[in-house]
Order: sequence, then C-alpha cells, then structure tokens
Amino acid sequence: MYAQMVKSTGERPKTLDEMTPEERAFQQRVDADIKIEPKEWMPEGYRKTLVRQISQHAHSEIVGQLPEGNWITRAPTLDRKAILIAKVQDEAGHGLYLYCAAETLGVSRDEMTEQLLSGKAKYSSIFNYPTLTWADIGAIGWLVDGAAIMNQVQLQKCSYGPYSRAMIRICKEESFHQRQGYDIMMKLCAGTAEQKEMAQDALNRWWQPSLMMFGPSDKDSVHSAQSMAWKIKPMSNDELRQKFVDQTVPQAEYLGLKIPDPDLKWNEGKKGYDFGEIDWNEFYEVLRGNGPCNKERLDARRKAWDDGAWFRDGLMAHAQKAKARRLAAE
Ligand code: BYC
Repeated sequence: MYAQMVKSTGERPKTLDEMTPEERAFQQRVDADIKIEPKEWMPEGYRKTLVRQISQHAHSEIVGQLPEGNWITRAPTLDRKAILIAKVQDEAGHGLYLYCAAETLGVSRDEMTEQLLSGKAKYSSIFNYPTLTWADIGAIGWLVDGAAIMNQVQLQKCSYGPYSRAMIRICKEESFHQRQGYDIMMKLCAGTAEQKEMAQDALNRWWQPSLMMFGPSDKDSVHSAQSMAWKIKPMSNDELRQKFVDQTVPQAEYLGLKIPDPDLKWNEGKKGYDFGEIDWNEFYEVLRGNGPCNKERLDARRKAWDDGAWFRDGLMAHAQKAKARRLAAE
C-alpha cells in the first residue's frame, strides 16, 4: 500500500525514419532547441513523460518538507529556526510551481494528489529516510539540495517551456538552501568533538541515499534514452551523479569530514573520482515502499489532505456563492 507503484514502460526512441511527419517536425524543433509550449502539438509519449516527471518532482518537493519540518521547533537558535522555516516554505512554493507546470499538460491537481496519496506516483527516495539529529538538517541542505541543484540546473534547459522556466527560480532558491546546509555543517565541524562527530554521522547516513537521488545507473534507467532524445533530461543519471561526487568530495575535505566510501579515489585519467558501487537493492526496496519512513511520509500527506477538506469545501462554497451573486446582478 505504501509502495510507489507507477509502472515503468521505457521504450527505445524512434529513429527519424520511423516517425510520422508530425513527430519528425516536433523532433526537429526539439533538436533546434526551440522550446515546446503547452498549446503546441506534441507526441502523447512526450506529454505523459513530462506529466510523470514533473508531478513526481512536485510530490518530492511537498513530501520533502516533512523531514526538515520535523526540526523547526528544535532548531538550536532563533536565526536557524527562521532560516529553516523559510526553506521549508520555499519547498512548498516549488511544489506549487511544478504542479502548475504539470497542469499545462492537461492533468489536474486533484488527479496528481490522488496518485501520490494512493501510492501510484513516486516521489524522491531520499525523503524516506529519518532526520535523527540537527546535523541531518545540515546534511540535507548540503547534500540533498546539492544533488537537487546538480539535476535542476540541467533541467533549466529542458525542451518543455513551463518546466524549464519553473526551474530557473527553483535553482536560485535551492542554491540558498544548499549554502544554509553547508553553513550548518561548517559550524558543527568547527565546534566540539561531539558536534563534529554528529556531522560525520549525518554524512555517513545521507551519502549513499543522496547518490541514489540521481536514479538507477544508466544501464538500468528505463526512461533515459527517450527522455534525452526529447531533451526532457539533458544529462544522464550517471553523468549527473559523477558531477555531484566531483563537486562534493572537496567540500567534505574542507569540512574535515570523511566520505564513507573505501573505494573513493581520484582518477587522473578521467579527471574525476571513482567511487564504490551503490546499494541498488536498498534503492529498489525504498521504491517498493520499504524504506524507513515510507509509511510515515504517506500517512502525513494523507492526514494533511483529510484535515484540509473543510477548507477546500469552504473555498468551493464561497466561489459558487460569489458566482451566483455575480450572475444574479447581471
Ligand atoms: N526516487 O528510468 P529512470 C528537492 C524512478 S526535491 C524515486 O532513470 P527518469 C528537495 C523513476 O521515476 C527534487 N524514484 O527515470 C525538496 C522511474 O520510475 P517510473 C527532486 C526514482 O525519470 C525538499 C524508475 O525509477 N528532483 O530538491 O528518466 C527538500 C526508473 O528511473 C528515483 C526531481 O524530482 C528516485 N531517486 O529519471 C530538499 C528531479 N530515481 O516513474 C530538497 C526531476 C528514479 O517509471 N526528475 N526513480 O515509475 C528527474 O530528473 C528524473 O525523473 C530522475 C529519474 C533523474 C529522478
């Protein structure tokens, strides 16, 4: 019941020869980096892929408020509390821009919510892990927002106009989020031995789940080939993961923390780091609904939806009365 059950149905992209004239004209626009806008003709598969990815992205922003929201009342200072409230609020805003971008493709907000709450739609695996200490809030900002930006900077170039434009603002806010996380880690690492240990423990627990955010390895990715052909995804999962590792290792060194990977090694030939195999079994278990917090996260979202029913009903009733008054006055 708590599994994220959208069925993957990846297919090989069509060659230009196999395309209909409409599909070929569409692909040529994409290849020429002309943005696709809501009212234009698009292949049904392109529309469905975007609805899947954008709605899952939106759900991730909304569910992603929960692990950090959990620390708002326990943030160590008034400043930290104010910053964390602002960050969590930003995530809600990101969810809203993204739901709006998905709505331009003909899916309603209610349908997307139903898919999340019934477990049919996925959200990022990362949000099924618990936030055990204050250092986890630092690690989320540094690593989770860091990984998110790495992916989202590329998505600014996405071929679909509304998604690509939503990403521009989101990326600006995410970079503030990443800095606030790194700032927490810097403070902890310059503090007592216990505080530094807490920072190391958070890194130990969040490192692998952060790498999993980029999705399965390219050889196992179902959608990458088609999504890259349509320029929905400008870079592959493994390419982005590599960029993230290369960016993050020096940041960990600056903090005096050790990345929990015995196989991590600089590779002069590729001018990047080699790193150990990811525990894909754990990744797929989390996707199947068996992560440490899957049940808790979906229960929280269902409760929020049910608790808000009176408010949605009130808004609808008010809108209907206002409309009736307007019609009567005409
Ligand atoms: N978790 O063929 P693949 C944030 C699924 S939130 C769960 O490679 P694709 C923040 C994938 O959906 C930012 N599921 O797929 C918020 C597919 O299943 P379906 C979140 C995953 O789509 C609050 C199947 O595995 N960012 O920043 O080509 C606080 C096969 O994968 C995951 C986004 O959502 C995963 N990690 O590539 C702090 C970015 N990975 O749908 C921070 C937008 C894969 O067929 N999304 N799956 O059932 C994307 O860029 C792409 O969808 C992905 C996956 C790279 C994630």
